[in-house]
Amino acid sequence: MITALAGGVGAAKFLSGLIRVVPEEELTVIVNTGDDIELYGLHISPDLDIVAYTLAGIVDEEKGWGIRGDTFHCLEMLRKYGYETWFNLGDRDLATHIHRTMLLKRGLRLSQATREICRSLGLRVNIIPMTDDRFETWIETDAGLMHFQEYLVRRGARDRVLGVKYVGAENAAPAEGVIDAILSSDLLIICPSNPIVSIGTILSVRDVREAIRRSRACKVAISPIVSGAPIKGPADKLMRGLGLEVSAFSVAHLYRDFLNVFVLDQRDEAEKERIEGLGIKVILADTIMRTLEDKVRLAKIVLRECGL
Ligand code: FO1
Repeated sequence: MITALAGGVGAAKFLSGLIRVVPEEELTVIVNTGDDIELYGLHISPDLDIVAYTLAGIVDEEKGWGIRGDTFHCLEMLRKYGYETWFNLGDRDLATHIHRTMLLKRGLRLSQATREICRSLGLRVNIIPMTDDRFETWIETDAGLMHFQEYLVRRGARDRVLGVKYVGAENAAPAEGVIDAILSSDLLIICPSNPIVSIGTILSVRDVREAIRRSRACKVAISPIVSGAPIKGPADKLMRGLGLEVSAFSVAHLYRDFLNVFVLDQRDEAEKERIEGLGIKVILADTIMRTLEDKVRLAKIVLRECGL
């Protein structure tokens, strides 16, 4: 059994390589829901959708989110009606949010609704939200406190970050299957995702970090930082805002209490010794994933390192 902790685009790319080399049924993906937001009365789960769409082969690969070839007629009409339309929800994508919201209204938990959506998309991989409870990431900035999507999408990550709040974290329980997957896996992969708002959120859910520490799995993280900058997204701004050094070392340091292996990009070889100083084994690799071959190659490196 393999379990992966995942955010959005970077994680989904890596996982699309991994499912080429391991049977989908053997993989559980625990996904961040701190980015979830309610818009037009609909429950939007961006990271769950990015992972599901990518693994189902329907994602818009250029953007990394949304559905390939989607249209935006519904949003245009909503704009006519006077609604704000800063979050680009395509027509087909909206069907997912309508379906999810209807399932939730019928009384299903987010994890059950996710299972339904994945089944309909033909996925055999087990995708689980980190929690079924309300959990939102809010960013404290020089322009005020705002939801993560408002910070990232509406305002283009232009505000200075002063802090990050995990709203609901104190009461959020892991979704069914999360702890079991962690404890029964031979390999635990921390995908190349934002260490603060993607992996940090998952680790903040009650009992998750402790279960990872206790798990006898081989625990591997792939660096989301290459040459001092994230491949995508605002990790640098968030890390800097929290007073952290923006480096691969800094990410490894955040995981130092449980990590066995860190896959460091070969461009950052100079950081190898410092990370090894944390008691973590370092593997150098090209972590930039442009083609399917790149993704498969990286997945094989992780598997080989843990004897799988
Ligand atoms: N990201 C953007 O930068 N702009 C958007 O308008 C946008 C819309 C969107 C719609 C559905 C969805 O599932 C994801 C979407 N994303 C958009 C991506 C998302 O905001 C972030 O990439 C993730 O939350 C971070 O992992």
